[in-house]
Amino acid sequence: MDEPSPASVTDIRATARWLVREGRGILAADERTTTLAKRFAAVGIPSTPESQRAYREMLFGAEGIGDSLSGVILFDETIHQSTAAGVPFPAQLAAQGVLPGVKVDGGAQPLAGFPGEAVTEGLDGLRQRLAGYRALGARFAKWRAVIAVDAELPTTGCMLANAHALARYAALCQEAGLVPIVEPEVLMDGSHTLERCSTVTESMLRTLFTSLAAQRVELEAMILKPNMVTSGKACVTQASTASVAQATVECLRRTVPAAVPGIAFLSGGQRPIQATEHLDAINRLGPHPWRVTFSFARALQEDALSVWQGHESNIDAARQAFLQRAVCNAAASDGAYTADLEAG
Ligand code: 5MM
Repeated sequence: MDEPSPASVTDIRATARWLVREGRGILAADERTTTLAKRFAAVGIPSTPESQRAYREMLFGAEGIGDSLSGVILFDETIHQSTAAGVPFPAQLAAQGVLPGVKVDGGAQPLAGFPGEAVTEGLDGLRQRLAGYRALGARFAKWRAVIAVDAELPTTGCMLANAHALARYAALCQEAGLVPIVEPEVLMDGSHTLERCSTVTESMLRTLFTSLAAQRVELEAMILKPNMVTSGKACVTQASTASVAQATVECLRRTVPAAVPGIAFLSGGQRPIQATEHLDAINRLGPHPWRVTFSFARALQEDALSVWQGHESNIDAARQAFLQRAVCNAAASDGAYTADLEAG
């Protein structure tokens, strides 16, 4: 049976299911100007408004992305931009069979009274901004909360503040006809163990789903974008792929209601192939009550960015590198990734 086209999927429940359907995941390309400038600097690419636009055109113009991606999360500036030929990015993506979405949070700011912790801002005026994005063609949105981990952190106050903001954002999205991607990111930064990450992630997700219920968010019309349960980047003992998969599945089964149609992981600083292997191992522990896929930024883009180098002559090779990661992750979203796929 033919798949429904994105344009024919209109209500938010169907859109959420469409975004996490079999063999597809989401590209997060919603880096703020400053974040993308840092990514460019790391590989020696000068950052200008035009180089950032051209980079996005390189990614979104890769032929066949719709075979592995269902959606792309854009930054505010990007959703207003066009290809060099004048096609607005949302229309270019739609023509590839990919739904455009947009990051609508205002970023993490220090949380008053809680040293070392942050709360994501941006609820003021959000109703009006969402209506504007819907008119530009966005079909879903994203808001990211950042949760730092050490021996004492996070505090209950920080988790409650972020969960409340995420739930208010999600309710506003649904009112505006947009599917909310709800991203409570427990950071990999630090020397914490897998067990500590599991405890914190479980606690954050419990707090989050209590807030989502309190704000009457329709679970059937949202997507959760969590971290995987991993060792901290500086932890001396790095957990195996099997342990990451086991701990992640255990944590999500304890906390995420079956009514949620899909879980789309962030990559959080994992190496690209490692993120793919983890996603695959998680899916091999299924069946799960939800679809489990990816919404990676760095783990999808890193290879393409270093091949591109800002040169037009590298566009084809960079697109190949990008498609390769998308195809491998799409396979992992079905628990069907094998190392042979890396050969292209
Ligand atoms: C693209 O990175 C997003 C954050 O960018 P800003 O710091 O500029 O807001 C981020 O929200 C991203 O969508 C997710 O964290 C997933 O990215 P990774 O790289 O962890 O897969």
